Amino acid sequence: MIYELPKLPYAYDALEPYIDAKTVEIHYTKHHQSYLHNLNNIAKDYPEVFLDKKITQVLTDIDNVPEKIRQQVINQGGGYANHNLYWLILSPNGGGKPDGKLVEAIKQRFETYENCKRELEAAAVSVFGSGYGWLVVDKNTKQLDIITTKNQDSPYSINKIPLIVIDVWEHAYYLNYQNRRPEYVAKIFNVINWDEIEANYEKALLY
Ligand code: MN3
Repeated sequence: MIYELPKLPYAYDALEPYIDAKTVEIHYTKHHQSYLHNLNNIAKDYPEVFLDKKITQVLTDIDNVPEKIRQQVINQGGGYANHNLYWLILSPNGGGKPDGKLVEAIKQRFETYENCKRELEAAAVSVFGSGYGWLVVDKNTKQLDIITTKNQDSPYSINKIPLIVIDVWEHAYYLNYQNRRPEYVAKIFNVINWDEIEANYEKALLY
């Protein structure tokens, strides 16, 4: 097994009432786990592609992945990597506002944190079907940006380093919010882990 399921850094019910325990449990033990399982199944036959490489590196170099498995790696590797980040940028001690260098970057790009939040929410809500809303850093310009991706496509594959991911696949919210995606997207900010996101930002600047 090349890749492993990162330990969930809190209990299933820790994000209540914003994300309910059953949703976290199924999302982590079934959805995330199955992307990992499928990825490892692909990876075992292609050690030259995967061995000693982080999945984010494989996704960054996606054009070098053999065409025969490329779409599967985008789907399963993306699913694995996107969820690895999702759990880390949430925390029962989250919420509030960003701090430090990240605030300066947000002000430069969006003028205010409120604008940034509003744009990120709108982007996540606007995804048609399954996908994600993201706050990213462009690898070359180091500029912040808000983007959406479809299915399990990864920002790493388009030269962006993700800071915040909002999973808007229905499995992320349907048990508690049913069709009310905008409500889920608004509430998730109560458990956003700004310490982790700031750390992601500082790392992204060093890429
Ligand atoms: Mn998901």
